[in-house]
Amino acid sequence: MARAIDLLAIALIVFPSMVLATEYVVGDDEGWNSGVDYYAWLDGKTFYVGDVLVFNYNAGDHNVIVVDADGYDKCSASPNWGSYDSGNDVITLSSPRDNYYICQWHCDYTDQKLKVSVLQN
Ligand SMILES: [Cu+2]
Repeated sequence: MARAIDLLAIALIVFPSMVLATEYVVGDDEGWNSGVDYYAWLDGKTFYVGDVLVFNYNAGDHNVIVVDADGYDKCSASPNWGSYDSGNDVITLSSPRDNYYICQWHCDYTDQKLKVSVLQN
C-alpha cells in the first residue's frame, strides 16, 4: 500500500510536466510575422512550466529576441537574454514568470511582440 501511494505521488509530480505539456505554435497558421494580432492569439490561453512555444517564420525576415519588460515596452533588444533566427525556433517555458519576446525589426512598427505569463503546474 505504501508503495502504491509512492507511485501515485510520483505520477502526480511527473505527469503534469511530461504528459500534459502543450506545444503552442505562436500565431498558429499565421506564424511569427508582421501584422498578426498576438493579443488575440493569447486570449484564453494559460501557459505552464514545461509548455513549448514554436516560432515559425521565414528565416531572415524576422527574429526572436528574449527581452525584459522594459525591452518589451520600448521594443528594445537590450537586454538581450537570448536570440533566435532559425525560422523554426522552439523555446521551452522553463520557469514560472513573465517572458517577453520581440522581433527586433518589426516590434515598433507592427507590434510584433509577445508576452507570455507562465504559471507553475
Ligand atoms: Cu519581424
